[in-house]
Amino acid sequence: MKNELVLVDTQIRPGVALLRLNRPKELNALNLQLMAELRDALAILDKDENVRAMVLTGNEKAFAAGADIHQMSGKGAIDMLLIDQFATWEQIRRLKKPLIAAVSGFVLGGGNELVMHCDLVVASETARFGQPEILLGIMPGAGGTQRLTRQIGKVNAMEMVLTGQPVSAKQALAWGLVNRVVPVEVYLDEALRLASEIALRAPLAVRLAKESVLKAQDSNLSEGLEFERKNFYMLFASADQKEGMDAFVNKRPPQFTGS
Ligand code: DAK
Repeated sequence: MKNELVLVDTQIRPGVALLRLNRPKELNALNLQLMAELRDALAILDKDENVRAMVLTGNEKAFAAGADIHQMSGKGAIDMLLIDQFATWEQIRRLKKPLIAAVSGFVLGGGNELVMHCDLVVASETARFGQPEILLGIMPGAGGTQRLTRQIGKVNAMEMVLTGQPVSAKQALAWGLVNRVVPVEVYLDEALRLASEIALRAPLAVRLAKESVLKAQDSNLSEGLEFERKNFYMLFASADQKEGMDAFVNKRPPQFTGS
């Protein structure tokens, strides 16, 4: 793929694709071109049957320091409405395959919101998470008041959103913003290891399980349980359900095919 601001590697591990945000001089600020490349690359990988899990990373200094302030500074409300960036973010939200964030350094504003679009998050000890929009005279616009509050609770979200001050990786772990914190030397390896582990699982089960967990974020319990039940029944129509259970009964490792 001929991307410039997002580099894609599909050979890194079997079944795993790595996407790297590539605007290092601008601390991976998320401009429109980068977001479009990211959306398009993810859409292709989501349909690629050789890819079973995806890892999204930046570099040691910055995962992403937020949306591009230079690009936004002259814009009016109608410009923002016509650009309709939400459509791009919504497509990322709707990915079917698991997306794992591997983050280090600055994870700010839209960078933190992008992380919340991912399914699992591995952070380096040096990562700093923040929603600094308030310091620019605006507020978060891609989930930084809604997803963040559901994820870390009202008072913690208020602190991040109203002060604009970043929190450490350790704090982010305690608040449930990330899955694990590891030394900076190994954060990407750890994310790739997790992706490889998930890539061995039955793809249809992974897909429906992801969809079901996400449903819990925006439905009430009875709606969510009903949704879960239908997905659960559906998996009994898959060859991989027969394979997984037969492998258990016959004490052998399963060979899942995604059918
Ligand atoms: N945008 C553009 N450029 C940025 C940037 C950003 N967010 N962050 C850093 N840079 C650029 C700097 O301008 C500088 O470029 P040069 O001046 O060298 O050309 C270069 O990256 C290095 O930055 P610094 O010199 O500032 O580096 P320091 O180590 O001194 O400071 C910093 C690092 C991260 C503390 C600082 O750069 C900083 O405060 N950056 C801004 C962080 C921020 O406020 N982020 C929130 C942006 S608002 C939406 C979706 C999402 C969003 C909005 C809408 N829709 C779906 C509609 C999200 C909004 C935001 O994220």
